[in-house]
Amino acid sequence: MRRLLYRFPSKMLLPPVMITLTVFLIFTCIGQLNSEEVDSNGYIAYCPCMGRFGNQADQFLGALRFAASVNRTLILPPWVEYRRYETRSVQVSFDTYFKVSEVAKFHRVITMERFMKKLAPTLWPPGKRISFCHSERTYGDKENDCNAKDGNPFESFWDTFNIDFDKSEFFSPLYYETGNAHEIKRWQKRYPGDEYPVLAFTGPPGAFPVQRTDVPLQKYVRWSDKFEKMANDFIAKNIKDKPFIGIHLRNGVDFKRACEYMDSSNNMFASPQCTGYRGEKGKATKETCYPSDKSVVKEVKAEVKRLNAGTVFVATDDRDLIDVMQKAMKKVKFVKQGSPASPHLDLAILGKADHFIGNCISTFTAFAKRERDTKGLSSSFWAFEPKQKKDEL
Ligand SMILES: Nc1nc2c(ncn2[C@@H]2O[C@H](COP(=O)(O)OP(=O)(O)O)[C@@H](O)[C@H]2O)c(=O)[nH]1
Ligand SMILES: [Mg+2]
Repeated sequence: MRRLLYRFPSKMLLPPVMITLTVFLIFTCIGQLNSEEVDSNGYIAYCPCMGRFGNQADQFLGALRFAASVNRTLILPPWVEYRRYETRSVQVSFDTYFKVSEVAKFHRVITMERFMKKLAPTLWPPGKRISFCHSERTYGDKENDCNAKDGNPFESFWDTFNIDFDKSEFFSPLYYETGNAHEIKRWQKRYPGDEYPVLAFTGPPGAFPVQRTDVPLQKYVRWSDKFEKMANDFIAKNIKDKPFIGIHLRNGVDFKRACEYMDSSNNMFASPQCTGYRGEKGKATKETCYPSDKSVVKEVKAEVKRLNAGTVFVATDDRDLIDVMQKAMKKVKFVKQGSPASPHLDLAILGKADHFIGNCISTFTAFAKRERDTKGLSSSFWAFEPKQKKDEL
């Protein structure tokens, strides 16, 4: 058999000049990959210090809008997670779950890891680190201070990057009113980029719940390749009978308690996602917040019938209700992740279902609902009857 053996003829050997040039080019490219251009308009950093993932995601959209409005690069903070039996929060890089390149399609961003490694040593070195808060945070022991590192997750968040603050700055009476051009001008005038390269906020510079105008920014939040693949693999392996419905049961004890307050106020947490921001789409009730097992079964049954669904994917923080649902729908397959279920994988799968039923009050549901909206997929909420629009009557 003929062996394939390639050899460069000697006359094709690269002359020394070309070799030098190639080496030079390689080094220049590597150098450029490693260097980071400085944004002279400055940066925004913040601790996603309020609530768990759903809350953080709501406020992320507001922070992204705020950074774009004041024309500063947003430093993408890691997600703050709480693990059972651990007293300090755990920080998970932004890009573990989401693609930085997609967020960058809307506005200039940099991950906090990269910023701290590449830019902080010269642009924001120790000794020049100011924490920004609206007014004095009385939680800690220093007076007239943001006390940015007092309590959990405040301390562990900044500690992740060995950040200590040298000074506090109260930005009152300014506020994160991105819809107000005058207010934005005031931010820029009071804190110019050359004097204040980094505005490091003790909490998110974004509203909770997410403002109506910021909801569409969800389209820049796209799952990382890893989570996209995990969701597709899960579906390929476990959800063979389609179409499939995804449901979110937020029935843990914390929600049960929170829902007790629904009587007095019909507006709670993420409720504008079903009621509308002015209550124009309908009313949320205690039952919307904590639906009975009976109404869950009834609604799943109705949607299964309507879509002729073969599978129901269940995401829950507590009771999955699979036993009762299975009894009522013998031919349908009910699936869920093994324990412990990754919240992010649950969300990535819910984002792909043919229909989704979620909890209107939950910001965890809200994440899936917003993502589905960007893809034109349908969603509904437990025990919530949307008001018919006038023009539909
Ligand atoms: N795996 C998983 N975790 C959930 C689910 N629902 C809630 N959780 C957990 O409970 C947390 C609820 O807090 P948050 O995300 O702020 O949403 P909210 O409290 O429902 O508005 C989530 O971040 C998850 O850690 C679920 O369906 N699946
Ligand atoms: Mg919560």
